[in-house]
Amino acid sequence: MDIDSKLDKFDVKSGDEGSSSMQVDSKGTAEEKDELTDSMNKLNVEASSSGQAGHSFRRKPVIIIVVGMAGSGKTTFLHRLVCHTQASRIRGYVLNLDPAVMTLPYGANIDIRDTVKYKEVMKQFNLGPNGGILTSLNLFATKFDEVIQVIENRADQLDYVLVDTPGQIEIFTWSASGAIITEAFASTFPTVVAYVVDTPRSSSPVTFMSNMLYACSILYKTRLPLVLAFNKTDVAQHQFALEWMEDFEAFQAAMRSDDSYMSTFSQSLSLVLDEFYKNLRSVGVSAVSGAGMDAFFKAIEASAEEYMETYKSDLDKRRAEKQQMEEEQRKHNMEKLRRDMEQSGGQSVVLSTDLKDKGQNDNMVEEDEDIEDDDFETFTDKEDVIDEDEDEEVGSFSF
Ligand SMILES: Nc1nc2c(ncn2[C@@H]2O[C@H](COP(=O)(O)OP(=O)(O)O)[C@@H](O)[C@H]2O)c(=O)[nH]1
Ligand SMILES: [Mg+2]
Repeated sequence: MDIDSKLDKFDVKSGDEGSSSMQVDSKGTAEEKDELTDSMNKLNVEASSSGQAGHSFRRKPVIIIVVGMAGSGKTTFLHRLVCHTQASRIRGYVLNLDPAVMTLPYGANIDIRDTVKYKEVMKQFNLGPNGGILTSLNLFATKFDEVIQVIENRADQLDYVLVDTPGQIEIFTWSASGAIITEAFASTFPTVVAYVVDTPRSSSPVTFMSNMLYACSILYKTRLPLVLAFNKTDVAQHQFALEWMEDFEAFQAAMRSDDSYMSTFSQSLSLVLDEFYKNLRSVGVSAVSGAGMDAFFKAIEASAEEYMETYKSDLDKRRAEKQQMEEEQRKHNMEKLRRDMEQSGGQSVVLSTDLKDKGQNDNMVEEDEDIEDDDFETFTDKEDVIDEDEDEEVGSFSF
């Protein structure tokens, strides 16, 4: 998936003023036919090269994307990870994707705040704080290719890339830009998601279950290995969580004792989760005291191995399927075009093979004009347009 090239494509198209048609002389001599075939072949070559991602896969560094509920301690945890890497001579690189954070406890190598000013975005697009953060992330995602390039250039000198995400989890996990960023990483480096859990806040079985359901949705959405980091173990130990995850009966018993909430529904959900727990690693950590760091990095290493064994081949398969689909679509379009030209007997023929894209592009231009003075709804509409387009481009290995 290549956002830049997609944006470039938009530019090129809008510059064309919609006149992607070519006049074919009505005589239709053999020579002209050859010329036509030549130009069509060229079209084919160009189309096939534009869809490539442009980055080759590397085994190092391992990308750790830190996600978790607001206040679970992502930023503090990241700071601790940075301290740990520096103390253990592990070579790390730090990326901050939270545009709204006031001060960072660690020094970020790449900081979204250097590129996008979230308060300016709020003003300019007339958005609230969440809309501002989301839009800033969207804007940053359009140039994420360059971030990948920077990391690729340093790949030989790095062991890990630590990625901090916006406070509100859904801004990253449920947005198109979050998906784009995750996928850009996962298609270039081994990538692991670290899900930070606020352990003291998850001591009630119901809160624990809803937190785990969220983690579960992230696992299936990103299709990446997931490490659960039970944070704040300096306040509350995470043994209860391990017990609930290992022993279904123990969790059921805890549920029963919590008489505020008990139903067959929650029982069924916990059965689903039982299956989910088998697919992940969990460690207890404390971002404040520094406990559990070695265990965390061990879990990350094991997950990176798992990525190479399972996830990478799955990704390759999905990518191959996508390429094949694109190839078939292209052949189909070219065939259709050839037929149209024969039928038209040399009349004016439209040489555009991706009319659908063009239609979407027109939509985007129209809606772009509305953004400045319209409300957030309008932006959401535009998001949807981008989303559909994304699905078209990366659907087969997207979420
Ligand atoms: N006691 C304790 N507090 C923590 C720990 N990690 C984070 N916190 C606190 O949790 C709050 C939220 O942390 P922050 O890193 O900003 O959360 P984020 O929104 O997930 O990035 C802050 O007050 C931190 O001091 C920890 O391991 N132990
Ligand atoms: Mg934070």
